[in-house]
Amino acid sequence: MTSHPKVMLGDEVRDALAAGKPVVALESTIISHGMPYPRNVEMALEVEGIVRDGGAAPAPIAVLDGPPRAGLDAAALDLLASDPTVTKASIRDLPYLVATGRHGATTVAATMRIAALAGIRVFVTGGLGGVHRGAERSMDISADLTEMSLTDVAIVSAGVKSLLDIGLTLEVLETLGIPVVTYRADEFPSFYSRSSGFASPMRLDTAADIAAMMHAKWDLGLRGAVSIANPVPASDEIPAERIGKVIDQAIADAEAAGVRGKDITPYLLGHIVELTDGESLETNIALVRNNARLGAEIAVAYAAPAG
Ligand code: PSU
Ligand code: MN
Repeated sequence: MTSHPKVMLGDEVRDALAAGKPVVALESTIISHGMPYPRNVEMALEVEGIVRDGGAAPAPIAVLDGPPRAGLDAAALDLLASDPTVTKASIRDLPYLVATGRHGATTVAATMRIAALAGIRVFVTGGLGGVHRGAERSMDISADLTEMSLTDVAIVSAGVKSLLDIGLTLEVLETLGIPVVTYRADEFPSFYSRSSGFASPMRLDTAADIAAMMHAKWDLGLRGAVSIANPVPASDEIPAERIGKVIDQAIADAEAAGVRGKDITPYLLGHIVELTDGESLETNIALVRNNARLGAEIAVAYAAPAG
């Protein structure tokens, strides 16, 4: 597959794509607006290593000085992790950032699109955006969902946080025709916890089966993502009841502080870290590691000749 000429590829990513080797795209909002410095950059480098150990080339994605990029060097990662001029970049922000030569840390939606433009089919993140609680009044529904209906990428996440309305998010994913598969579990996970109270629409137990489902979807000409939910390891989870109370508190504090729109998710993530004295950060890092391992395995299986 050829890469779009406007996407700047790092050397490792370019070589892997040219050779038809597995590549895994990595999101950057989680670095810039999901975790504090310097844990964020340490996590980003560690995740790249996990992907390499799994036999794939890591492709962290962001907008830097204008062009969308797939593959970032250590200096670029450090800038993303620490520079306050790096804004959160979803799909609607891309034209502005590219035209004005700015920096953006890409959300799931923007990362997916840039990955697809580069010719990358597998993408690893922490949590998906979705339908916010109270969306019937706020209309706050992440562009992650609409983008998943448009762009042919498999996304490995730890599910959807209960700061969103998980039930409504699953409904919208169904409406948009996006298969939601949980890896080795029957229940859809809620990021910090293995449980959510919602059954997973589908379950698969091997990377090979997931790769086969990606081929099946796109071979039929069905456009859009395959969403793979990978529950946080039991040893790292925060029980749903305990984190639920923290999330309720964080949402109440956000309302009291008047936080709205694109600032809501980063505010809540940062506040949950504070309210849990950093415990949620450790869980977040553990689930990203776990997702990177599975993402590499899926990319390797997807790149393998059909057996
Ligand atoms: N949920 C998480 N962690 C995150 C995000 C969501 O558990 O880091 C980030 C992702 O980048 C996601 C974005 O794509 O927030 C969604 O933001 P919004 O709701 O503004 O579209
Ligand atoms: Mn929003």
